[in-house]
Amino acid sequence: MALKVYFDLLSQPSRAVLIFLKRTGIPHIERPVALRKGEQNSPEFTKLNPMRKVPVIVDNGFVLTESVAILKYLATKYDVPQFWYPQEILQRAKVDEYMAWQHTNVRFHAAKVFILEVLIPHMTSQPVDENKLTKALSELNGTLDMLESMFLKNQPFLCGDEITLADLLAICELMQPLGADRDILKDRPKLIAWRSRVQSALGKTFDEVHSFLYQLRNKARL
Ligand SMILES: N[C@@H](CCC(=O)N[C@@H](CS)C(=O)NCC(=O)O)C(=O)O
Repeated sequence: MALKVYFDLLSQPSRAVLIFLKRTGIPHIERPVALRKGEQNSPEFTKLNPMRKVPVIVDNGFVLTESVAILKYLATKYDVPQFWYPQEILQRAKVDEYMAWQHTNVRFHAAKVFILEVLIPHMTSQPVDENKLTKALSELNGTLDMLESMFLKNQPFLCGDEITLADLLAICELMQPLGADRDILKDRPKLIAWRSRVQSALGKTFDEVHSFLYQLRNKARL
């Protein structure tokens, strides 16, 4: 039975998993879960993931949550190009290092900007809290400095010469503030060049999976 993936296109880790499945050609059945409609709280979904979060995969009855665990599982189980999650121990350790770091850094800070600028105003019909946003942007800036100096350095991709799971997770998180038409990389030429390389490596799948976010951005421009 083909692997099932539960996702929402507005969820950054969901997009990373979906792009990986599509880009590597792993056969899968898509099961969208509309978070804005609360579908993550349905009894069927809660049975799969009591944490009520996407993404989730079900592979031949095996249920797995957490994007990092899912991506590592897929890259290890399926016959996909080695560069995604290198077997060489030092290279793999660097990818693991990024994936451990990102939860409380890139993901946390970029998501906060999106929450303040898009989600909260949408849910409460209140204007953006500018003080909180300024603080969140400054914290995100510190994280982007780290991303450049600790990971990217002068390499083409975050962990070396080729794209890995780290780049995939990172780009999906860094795209999120675009929902308010905010390009958080706009003053950072090195990260802009990196983003272009990652987008080219991901091909048209990248734009397909980000289509909903682009719709939000276009609305924000009106
Ligand atoms: N650590 C988890 C995070 C998953 C997560 O936070 N998912 C969010 C969307 S990005 C979600 O499903 N939220 C629904 C909710 O909290 O009700 C992962 O990497 O998969």
